[in-house]
Amino acid sequence: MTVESTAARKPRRSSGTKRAAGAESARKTAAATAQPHDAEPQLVQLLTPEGERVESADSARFAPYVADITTEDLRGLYRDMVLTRRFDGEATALQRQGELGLWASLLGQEAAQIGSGRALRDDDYVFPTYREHGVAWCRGVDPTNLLGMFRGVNHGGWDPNTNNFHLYTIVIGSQTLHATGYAMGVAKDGADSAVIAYFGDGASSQGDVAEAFTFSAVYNSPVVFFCQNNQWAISEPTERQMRVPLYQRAQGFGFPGVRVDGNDVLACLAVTRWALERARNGEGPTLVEAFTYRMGAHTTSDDPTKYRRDEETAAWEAKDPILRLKAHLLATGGADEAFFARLEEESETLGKRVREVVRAMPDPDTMAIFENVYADGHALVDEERAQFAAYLASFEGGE
Ligand SMILES: Cc1ncc(C[n+]2csc(CCOP(=O)(O)OP(=O)(O)O)c2C)c(N)n1
Repeated sequence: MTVESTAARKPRRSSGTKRAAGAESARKTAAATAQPHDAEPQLVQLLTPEGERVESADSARFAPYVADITTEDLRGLYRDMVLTRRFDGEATALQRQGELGLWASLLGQEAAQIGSGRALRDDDYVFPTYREHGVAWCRGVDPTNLLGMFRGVNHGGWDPNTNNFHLYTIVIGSQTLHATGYAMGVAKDGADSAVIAYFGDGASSQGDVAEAFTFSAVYNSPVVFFCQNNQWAISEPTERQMRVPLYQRAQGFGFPGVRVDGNDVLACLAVTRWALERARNGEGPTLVEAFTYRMGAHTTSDDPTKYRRDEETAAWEAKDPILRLKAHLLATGGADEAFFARLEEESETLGKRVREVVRAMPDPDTMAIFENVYADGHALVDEERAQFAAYLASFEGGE
């Protein structure tokens, strides 16, 4: 299916009423052709919201990528999602209690992140945004390390090269360029690892993302562009950002795009494995659009009730990624009540640890602001450091 507006096909001359009429007609065409959020023609799904295994025509070619998944693996994916949701919820609570300055919750996006995160190899490299707490978990970054920046006690919180997980990036879309450059380097090194860049539907409107798509296509770079289309860019809905389904954009750049049910952990795992394999085989970039929903606020500074309807959120609640895997595990005898009870206990322990560690985080050394500005030092930074030290010293002995 192509949702192609008349406005997109016919170049229009600028000026006056013609332009205004054109904009209006384009708006009407877009409104008329806009697809309902959950009724797209291509959607790779392996697990329905009711927890049933399915293989539609769109999904069948990806199923072999999870053919090796055991019941134990499924329990592992479930555990990952539950623990991620737990520490994410704890972080939201800590912000409400004044322990963090801000938090960007991943609520609702656990399957997209755990499915894609568990598809990665240790030597692959990840470029996240600021919401990839589930991917960080898969990379082995301790959850408490994610909270330092949000508490304002450090500028990052982990060494990117320890887990091949780059620092959180808040300049929207810029990390897709970093990932592309890194992937170009991987290809030059002749390595068979891959790179994955996470970004949102809103980021896809950024020029940086278009540039990343262009460069990676032309250089055939081993990169997977993993877009979590959570339907909202703060208060901006997707229909204000695009007129064709997001995954179809890849075609114009010369590489494949796939839309996957972002609330289906199994489908996300399968599609990401497929895309990573393409990258490793020298087949170049892939765009994966994980169709999901941001169940919470954009960040703790946002109030989504001002711009979106409760019915919409309720409809997505029924597609919850964790509940559908639980339903599947229960229906197939893959897990019993004792498993869920043990996991509940583990969640509590994690929540407690996160609270304790965050509250005990020491305030940073004031002079630390001058560290890590340049790899090898810089005369200007040295001068500023000295000036600031003298300024602080001027208070010594004062009241
Ligand atoms: C270059 C840039 N422009 C604007 C912002 C402000 N901003 C922060 S988050 C955001 C929306 C991002 O939406 P999306 O890419 O869909 O990701 P989501 O937050 O939904 O995960 C904007 C505009 C920014 N951080 N960087």
